[in-house]
Amino acid sequence: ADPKIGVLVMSYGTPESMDGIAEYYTHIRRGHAPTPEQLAELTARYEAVVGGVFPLRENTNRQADGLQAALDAAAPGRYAVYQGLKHARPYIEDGVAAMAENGVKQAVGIVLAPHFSTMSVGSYMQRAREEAEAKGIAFEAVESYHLHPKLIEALVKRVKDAYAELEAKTGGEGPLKVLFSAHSLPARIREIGDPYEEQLLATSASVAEGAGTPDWAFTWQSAGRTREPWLGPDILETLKETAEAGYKGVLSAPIGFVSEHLEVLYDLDIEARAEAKALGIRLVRIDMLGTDPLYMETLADCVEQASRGAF
Ligand code: FEC
Repeated sequence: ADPKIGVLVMSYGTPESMDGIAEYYTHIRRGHAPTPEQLAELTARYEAVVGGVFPLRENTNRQADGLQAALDAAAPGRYAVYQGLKHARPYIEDGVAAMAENGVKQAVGIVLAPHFSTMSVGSYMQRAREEAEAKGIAFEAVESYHLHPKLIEALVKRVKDAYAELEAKTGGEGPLKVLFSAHSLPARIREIGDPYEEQLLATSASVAEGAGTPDWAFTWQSAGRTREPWLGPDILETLKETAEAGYKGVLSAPIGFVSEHLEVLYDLDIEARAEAKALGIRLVRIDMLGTDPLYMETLADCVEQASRGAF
């Protein structure tokens, strides 16, 4: 048996190719196939950004490698990283099975998303835990790390740099606002005391304070196309209100995401940018965390703390 502690790094997942979009979308919809219109609409969004490559896959691979390197530096030989994706192969269950095949007996799970919601990180962890129990692996979850000092430091630097770029572009023409954002969820999460919203506001406040940008707001993005109400306001509405209030530029800071993928490259870089242009205001987006060493150290530190507490 491998005496190492398994680290299951989980991320949303993305299709492997254009042909895989239908299967992926069906998985997201819990086994219900999308209508031809829904599929065509999603395919068009991928076509607009990916050019045959689905960036989230490569980004997740690099982050998993970066975490292995950070763990090796902190505790040589103690951890082995495995990948598990929510909606694509290798699925979360495949990652746990790979650990079991290697004889792993203890594992820590961590998601490449800093904020906890029962509907996001909670559901990743439930699947991982069930599979680990079935395979006789002791499992410990890192639930969130939205205020880890190194994560905040990395985000502060990004906001400062991009804010300076926005100032240069607008040439002191008028007031600027920082718009922090994250993936919307069905509004019913509020009724179950979900910490998602509170954690997102805490990250936003802490980053704004560190960056010295007191004029900020939090807004939602990428709401699903279902009949039930989703958390709002959406960034497109917020942009309109911000322009109407006389702002000349906004800094988009999607703190709920950690790499470039469809929800950043399409929803912000194409859709929100076009809206800002139509409204006559500038929009600059912060760089995503990717494999920033501070982010890799955040993840490694959380894994270390969870495993030292549990095993
Ligand atoms: O680049 C890519 O290929 C994937 C980008 C991607 C990320 C992502 C992250 C989150 N989602 C979250 C919640 C929901 C809920 C639904 C939902 C639906 C979609 C669809 C696509 C999609 N999501 Fe996603 N999400 C990404 C992509 N997401 C595509 C399907 C079409 C659409 O509605 O736009 C609604 C499911 C349903 O119908 O019941 C809910 C949350 C995150 C951030 C946390 C995380 O990364 O896990 C929350 C990246």
